[in-house]
Amino acid sequence: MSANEELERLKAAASSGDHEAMTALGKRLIATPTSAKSVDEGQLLLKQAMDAGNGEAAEFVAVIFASGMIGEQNWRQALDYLSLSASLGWSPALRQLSILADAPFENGTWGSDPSDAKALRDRIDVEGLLRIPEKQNLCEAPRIRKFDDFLPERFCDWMIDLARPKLARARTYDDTAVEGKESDARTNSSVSFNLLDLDLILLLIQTRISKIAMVPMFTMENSMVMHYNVGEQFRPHYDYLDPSKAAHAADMRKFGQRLATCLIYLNEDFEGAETSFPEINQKFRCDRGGALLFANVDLEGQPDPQTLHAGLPPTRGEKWLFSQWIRSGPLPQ
Ligand SMILES: O=C(O)CCC(=O)C(=O)O
Repeated sequence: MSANEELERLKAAASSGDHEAMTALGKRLIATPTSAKSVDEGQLLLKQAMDAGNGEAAEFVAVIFASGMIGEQNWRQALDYLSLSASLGWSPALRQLSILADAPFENGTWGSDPSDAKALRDRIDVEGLLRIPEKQNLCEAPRIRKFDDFLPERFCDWMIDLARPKLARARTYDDTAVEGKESDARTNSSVSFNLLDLDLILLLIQTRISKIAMVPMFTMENSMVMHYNVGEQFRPHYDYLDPSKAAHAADMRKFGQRLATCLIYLNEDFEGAETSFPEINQKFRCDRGGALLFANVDLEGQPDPQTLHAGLPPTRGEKWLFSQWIRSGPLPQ
């Protein structure tokens, strides 16, 4: 079925009152608006589906509040809608609530009964989740910072579990095209999360990154998780866009420069696999949950060649990494 046929099928099912179709169409109209009215229509469909008891619709309303994609970011309201979603029996929302509340159940799984939703919501310490750890200055030129214990382990596991089934060979971006392609420069796997993949754990990670980088949420590119088996690597490269290259300049005109990169180490049971900076002859790694944040531009905002960096190959074990590129923005929300 073509994308257009699929959209028509969704519209027909939604107008006949199918709540799952209303939710799917509502999410799509908001994530990829086709007209000035799309977002309003999408919100209305989500509200109707939610009022009719659809938990997935309530989860996406939570995502809207937590991301600030429409209106102001509001974590308390986001959590209230997540709780509603869980109480309507939407299991991904219940699992997220349990993780956010740091409330493991006795059988070792996160979230087991919709009737727990309100109690879990009440246990969530919003200020605590938004509090960021002390920074360590690893280098001034380029500016590289480290944050130990940036993410609790349960968040790391959530991201690894989300990424694992979707991993595919990572791609590189050459001088002529912004479209990626496979290359020996990057032999690891990765997954990119778009607006429809967002959940409250991922948005909390982005929110925490926006706080340490001191930038608004709309500067976040799609988050990625990277995976390296023994021998796989991301060879030395720059994350900034080079304005002297036509394709990069066109991309910069739309979304701005890639100002900074944040890398969160999701595991630690491997050897090798540091993030290396050959121009300054240094390499760094973090313990599980630790973050590296580095600027890709100098203090004048110009591309900084000293930021050349690489993901070295693991010599034992596998490495999981959360990667967030930050633009001067704004990016589509
Ligand atoms: O795997 C690493 O340590 C480096 C990742 C990286 O270079 C990037 O995300 O730009």
